[in-house]
Amino acid sequence: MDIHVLTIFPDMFPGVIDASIVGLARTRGVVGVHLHDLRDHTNDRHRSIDDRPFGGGPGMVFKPEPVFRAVEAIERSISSDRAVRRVLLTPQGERFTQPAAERLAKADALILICGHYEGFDERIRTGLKPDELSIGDYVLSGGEVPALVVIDAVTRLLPGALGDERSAPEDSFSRGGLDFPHYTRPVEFRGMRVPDVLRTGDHDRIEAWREMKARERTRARRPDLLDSARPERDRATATPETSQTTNGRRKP
Ligand code: 9D3
Repeated sequence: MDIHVLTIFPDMFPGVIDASIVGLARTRGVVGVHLHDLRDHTNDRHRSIDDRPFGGGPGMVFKPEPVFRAVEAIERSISSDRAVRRVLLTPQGERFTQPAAERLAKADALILICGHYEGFDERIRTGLKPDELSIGDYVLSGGEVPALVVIDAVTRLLPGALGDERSAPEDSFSRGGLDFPHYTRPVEFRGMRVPDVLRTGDHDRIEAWREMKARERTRARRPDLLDSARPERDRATATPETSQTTNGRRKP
């Protein structure tokens, strides 16, 4: 897969994309991450990417021309037989969940368009018809960190990205619940002991214990993930929680 990122802050990406699974996947040729500076697609002397909003008001709006020119240039560089998805990172987008990552991972190429603390001219939406994604309900200063989240979540799903091909499907959000508790040596640390069951070597008992602990933890912290009546594709999409739980974290 090739992931193209359109941004006014390309310097925010190295470091994250060089490290860990994404870094290794790039080294192995599983994914290519290509950074495009939006300012390189401007025409004016000042390399303007934004302008004042029609109708007045504070803030600035991302101009359509540089974004269209950049997306068209990127798409000319991609062979026409490849499945390309345009993705706009915006607080108004659909929530980016594990099923959304799985859908994006099927594409041959992604174009991630990052905005900033200002809006996009609406014609970027209506003209380019991108998927619109938000990573959650908190205010960030731009779409760059969300783009890194998408790059990370999608890359680790690509064949060959993980050393161990077993790992991705067994992850908590793919299984539909939270992880069980993990322990390593020492057996006792500051008075806290590793549960005896984990040292019995009885793999059936260990598996049963882990399932119980995972379910307990999911029930306490994320009961929304336990509703097995919901379709698989919706399972990572939380609905507001109303029921009281055992640990008192949630209000009724
Ligand atoms: C003026 C404040 N906001 C009005 C409700 C608009 C606004 C625009 C752009 C707020 C933040 C941003 C910058 N954020 C993103 O571009 C962004 C984002 C986010 O802030 N939270 C979660 N996901 C995303 S994806 C892109």
